[in-house]
Amino acid sequence: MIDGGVAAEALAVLERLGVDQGACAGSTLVVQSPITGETIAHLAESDPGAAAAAIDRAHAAFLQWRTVPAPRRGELVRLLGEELRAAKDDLARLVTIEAGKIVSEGLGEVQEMIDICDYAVGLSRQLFGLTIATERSEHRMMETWHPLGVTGIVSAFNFPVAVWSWNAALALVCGNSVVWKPSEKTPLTALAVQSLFDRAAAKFGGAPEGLSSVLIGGREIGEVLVDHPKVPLVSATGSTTMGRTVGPRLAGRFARAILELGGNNATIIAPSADLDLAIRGVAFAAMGTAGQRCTTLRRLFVHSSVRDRFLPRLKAAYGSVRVGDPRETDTLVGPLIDETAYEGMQRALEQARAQGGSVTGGERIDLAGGHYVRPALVEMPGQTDVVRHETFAPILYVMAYEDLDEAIALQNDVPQGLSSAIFTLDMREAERFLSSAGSDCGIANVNLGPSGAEIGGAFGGEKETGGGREAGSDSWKAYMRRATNTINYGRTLPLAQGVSFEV
Ligand code: UN1
Repeated sequence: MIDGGVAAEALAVLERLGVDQGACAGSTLVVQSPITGETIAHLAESDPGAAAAAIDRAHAAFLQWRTVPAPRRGELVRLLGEELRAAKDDLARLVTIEAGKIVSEGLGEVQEMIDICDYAVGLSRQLFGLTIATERSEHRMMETWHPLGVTGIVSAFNFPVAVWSWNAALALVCGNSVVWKPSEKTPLTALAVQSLFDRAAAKFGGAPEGLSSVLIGGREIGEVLVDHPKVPLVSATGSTTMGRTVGPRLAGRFARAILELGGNNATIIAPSADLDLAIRGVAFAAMGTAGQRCTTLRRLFVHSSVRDRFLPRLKAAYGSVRVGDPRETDTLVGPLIDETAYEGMQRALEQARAQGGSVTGGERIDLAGGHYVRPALVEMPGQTDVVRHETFAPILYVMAYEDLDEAIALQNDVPQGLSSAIFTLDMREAERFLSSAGSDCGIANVNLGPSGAEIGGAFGGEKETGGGREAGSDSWKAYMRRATNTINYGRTLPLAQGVSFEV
């Protein structure tokens, strides 16, 4: 039995986080907690006119912000990181209430925000270009990275705040303004983050009005962001279906897209795998976040020589994991986000059975109004249609393999290309997996699962995952425009390629 009172707690947390209670007394958008299904707020949605006005304000803010020295822009992000540290417990709690994440994952999500802020502060003293050898004497050639403009951010319910921060922290130090359309399922955490941003901006002093704003609403508000001529970049996280609409619309007006779409991530358990590590790695990656990460492990290829030692242990782990109220510290699997997610899971399990699968788990656990399920382990005779499709729920399809090249080919034979992993102690196998003939994903790991990436690396994937990269490495370049500059400090005008043009 789960206690009610989620709405009351949400309101108390929102108040501590400085969210204007008036904003939570709107009308049309009903926000429910997946913990109990209780309604926790009714919000007013932005209309398209208001959304366009916010974008115009963000553009005006950008024109000022781009002239502020980058390390000074970093100071604002440093202050945001401080606010996030101070509010970590409250914001994490709100993530738990609104997205249903377990306590440790809610805290981890806010930690990921703090980490990217730290990263962006350091980056604000870099943002470096190259000096390049020129073929002309008394010339110098270099590249300069300049702020780009308003950065639109569209985020999903499953990482309701961290995805904003990967984009916003980089965009802000790069000299851009940001306009955020969070998922309609998780608008409260977005309002809370905006409130923390406003606190940081007040301490900073002199940040232009409209530098960061939130648009509450559904698809039509997202479309304003995607179609507005003053938004040169939209970073969108969500389904491949969403990406298929957003990508071409942005391309149609030559705006940039960072797309982070579906994943159908696999792991290979090789004959030499350390099975203790593999069990833990697979359990977290497949069942963590109730299977609702884009990096969630969905396909497992187990070498036939270890299958009998590995599978019974994995089944035991599946049977013992505690599913329930995500606020309780011994819960490892919280609720699915909503009824649609539950139905999608049940449909996929039916299809798996029809395609020869043998299902363990997957049944509903009846708890006060939430959609709780036991994670499902499905032994499949092969990689059938349902396995090649991403179902955003805790379903792990298990298949046997004999030969590593065959397993790599199967792992790559899906439309998505986000994350992947192999458990092996054989160095040749590990290197083969990481090589150009190995995993075709944006993320490939050895001896750890495919989920739970750190912010220091570039995050994103290939094929239907959309090709975008966020967070670390050189992802910041997508938020800036590059200028190549050639300077002639001589008294003659030699032309490139030896061209002669005497007038
Ligand atoms: C997502 O699910 O959209 O690597 C992002 C991970 C997290 C981010 C997931 N750091 O699983």
